[in-house]
This record gives sequence, structure tokens and C-alpha cells, in this order.
Amino acid sequence: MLLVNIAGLLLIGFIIWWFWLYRPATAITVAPGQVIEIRVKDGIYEPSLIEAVAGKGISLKFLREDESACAGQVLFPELGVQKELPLGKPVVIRLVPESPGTFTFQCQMGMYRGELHVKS
Ligand SMILES: [Cu+2]
Repeated sequence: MLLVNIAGLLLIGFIIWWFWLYRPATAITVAPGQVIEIRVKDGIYEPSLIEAVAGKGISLKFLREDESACAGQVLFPELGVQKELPLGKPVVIRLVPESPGTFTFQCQMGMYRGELHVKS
């Protein structure tokens, strides 16, 4: 019985780590005019850390491979962007980040999380 509880706690800990704490460290720098493809799969955006330059337009092509409803939208709350992501159909989002800063992008519930770092 105790063993089962410990296994349950470990599982919960793993889920919390996976969905809320895990951050792959690889940053992708977007050159102006370049399209970056972001896969939406298994609870993470790949890549999940995008670097861009203020005032330069960027194109992010989201490809949803996760059929759970959780992955059905991508939001950039600080930038006022919200898009539906149909399963298996790429959606290109064009952004012109005007000012430097860190902007999050996420699914509607915040399990999928990524960051857009905008440099001056
Ligand atoms: Cu979600």
C-alpha cells in the first residue's frame, strides 16, 4: 500500500515536472524572413525557445501532432495573438515584436509553454 502511494507521488511529481517545469535549453534564433517550424507534440513545443530581434517580422509555423484538445490552440497573451491549430495542418503566425522582452506562448491551459525572447 505504501509502495503504491510512493509510486503515485512519483508519477504526480513527474507530471508536474514535465508540464510546468521542464524547459529544453536550446534556443533557436530567427533570421528576418526565415520561417521557424515548431512541432506541438507530447506536451512540449519543439523548439520552445525562440530568439528574435525587435522591429523585425518573424514567421512561426506551428505543426500540431498532438490530438489531445490541450494542443488545439496557441496563444501569445502579451501580444494579443490566439490561433486555432488543426491537427496535422501547419499554421503560420507572423509577428512583428515591436519592443524587446520575453513573451510567452502557450496552449489555452498553459501546459504547453514556450518563450519568445526579443532582443533590441
Ligand atoms: Cu493545454
